[in-house]
Amino acid sequence: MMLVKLGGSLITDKARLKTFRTDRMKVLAQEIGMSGVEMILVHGAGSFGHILAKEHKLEDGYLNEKQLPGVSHVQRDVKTLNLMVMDALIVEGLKPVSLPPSSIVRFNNGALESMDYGPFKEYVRLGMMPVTFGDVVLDSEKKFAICSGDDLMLWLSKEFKPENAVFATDTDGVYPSYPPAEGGKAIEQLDWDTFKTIEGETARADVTGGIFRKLRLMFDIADMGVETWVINGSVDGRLMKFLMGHGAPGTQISRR
Ligand code: IP8
Repeated sequence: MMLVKLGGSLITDKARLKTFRTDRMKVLAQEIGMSGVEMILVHGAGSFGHILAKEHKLEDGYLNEKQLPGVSHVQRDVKTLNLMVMDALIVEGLKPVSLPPSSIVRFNNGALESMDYGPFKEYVRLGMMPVTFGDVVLDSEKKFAICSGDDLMLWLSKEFKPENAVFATDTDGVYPSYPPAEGGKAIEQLDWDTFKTIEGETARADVTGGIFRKLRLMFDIADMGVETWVINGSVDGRLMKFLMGHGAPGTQISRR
């Protein structure tokens, strides 16, 4: 079994509110279909989540009731994105089932505390493909929280111990600095010492912490013995090659 995350910047234009990359998603769905691999799919929220979530300060949890329409909007918008992902997968003959975190995940003080794995297991047993995504969820302490697709990747890795956790993004992998230098090359093997040398800004228009938090979560996944990769899903054929075990350029994350 493989665990695959389609990043928000791959399937949406992160700078333009609710802009879905229909053509890219079609290619990705075709590649997933052609690979024939059993998987759980996660996708990011991109411009269907981050822009409005930031505007309403949803990453801070409950501050006042003026944020509540923001919770409704963002939950609605990430579901809209999810429906478009589902459509693309169904058109290619796949059998996806949507599992929204708002119904099956709980946070406590900003950290994922519990996840109902039952539906994932039953649908996988049925031969279907669970699809879940970055969402706004309940938080026991802060009332609500942003659950990123990366948090879901970690928790699904814990339970399902996939062979690979693959993060498909719109770049060739992880870079030595952020934003990547002009003509800069992605790192092939990212270990913990190299991670500590990565330079870059942390403040981006991203309510789930940007590249450094993402990378820490990836190391946590790799620590469980799951081969963890960042690959470029915007280059035709890369995801399929990777899924079929033919190897593709990208960054492998491993603490040592
Ligand atoms: O794009 C973020 O999920 P991510 C979820 O996987 C929201 O970080 C609602 C912004």
